[in-house]
Amino acid sequence: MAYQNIYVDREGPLAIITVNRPKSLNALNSQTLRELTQAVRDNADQRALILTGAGDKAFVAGADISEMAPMTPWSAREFSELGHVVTALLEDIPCATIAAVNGYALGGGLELAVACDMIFASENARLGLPEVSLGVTPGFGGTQRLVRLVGKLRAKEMIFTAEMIDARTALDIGLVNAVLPPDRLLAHCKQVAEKIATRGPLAVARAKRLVERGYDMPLRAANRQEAESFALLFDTEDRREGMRAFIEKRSPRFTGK
Ligand code: DAK
Repeated sequence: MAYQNIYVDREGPLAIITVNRPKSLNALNSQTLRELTQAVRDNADQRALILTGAGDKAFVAGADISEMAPMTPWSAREFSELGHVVTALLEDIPCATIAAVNGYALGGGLELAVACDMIFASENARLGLPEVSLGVTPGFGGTQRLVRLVGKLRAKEMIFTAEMIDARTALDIGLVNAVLPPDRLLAHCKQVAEKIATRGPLAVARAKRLVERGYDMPLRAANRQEAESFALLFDTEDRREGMRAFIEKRSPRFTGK
C-alpha cells in the first residue's frame, strides 16, 4: 500500500510510523486511519513500533473535524469502527508499541496514544479529550482506556470539561511514562524500544498479552493464565538461551523460537 498520510521508517528491529498531515495538525481522517491500520499490521513482526506525528506542534490533534462535520449517524459509526480497529490492533500485536507524543494529543490522537503500551511526551505536549465541546463523546475508546489508566475521577474531569492538560500534569496522573525535552523525545523512545528489542521476543509478546487480557479478568483466572504462559515458555529455545547466557555471563542471542 502506498501511503499518502503517514510514513514508515524501519531502523533494524524498530518501525517508526509518523502521521504526516502537519497542515491539519496530523488530524485523523478515514484514509489516515486505514493507512495506520495497514502499517501497524505490516510491522507487527518488528520488535517495537513507535508512533509519532510530523512537525513540532502535534502528535495528532484528533479525528478530522472537517471530515466528521457532514457525517450521518451511520457514517459516524463506520468512522468510529476504523478507530477501534487500529487501537485494538495496537493492543493485540505481539510487538511493543510506544507513542512519542510530540505536541497536541487530542481526541482521537490521545485515544491512539492510550492504546499504545507506553507513552512518552515532550515538554510542550498538551493532552485532552475535547469531544464534548464538539457535541460528541470520544469515539475511539477514550471513555474506556483513559479510565483504566488514570481512574474514573481524573478521566471524567478530562472528558466532561474537555480541557487539555500539560505534559507535567499528565505525568503526575500516570497518563505518560516520562516527559522529555522536544529534541530528546524520539531518541528516548528509540532507546526504550531498542532495550525491549534485546529481550526475549516470545516473553515480551506473552507479557504484553497477559497484561492486556488479564486486566479485565478475575485475579485468580489471570494468575492461572500467567502460570501457564510461564510454563509454556520453558519449552522454548529463547528460555534455554536466556538462562544459559546468564550462567555463562554473556548477553543472550534470542531467536524468537
Ligand atoms: N481536524 C481538522 N483540522 C484540524 C484539527 C482537527 N482535529 N485540528 C486542527 N486542525 C487544523 C485547523 O483547522 C487549522 O487548519 P487551517 O485553518 O490552517 O486550514 C490547522 O489545523 C492549524 O490549527 P489551528 O490554526 O487551530 O492551530 P492553533 O495552534 O491555533 O490551535 C489546537 C491548535 C489543537 C488547539 C486547535 O487546532 C484545535 O482545537 N483543534 C481541534 C482539536 C480537537 O477538538 N480535537 C478533537 C477532535 S474530535 C466518534 C468518532 C470519533 C471521535 C468522536 C466520536 N464517533 C463516531 C462517535 C473523535 C473525535 C475527535 O477526535
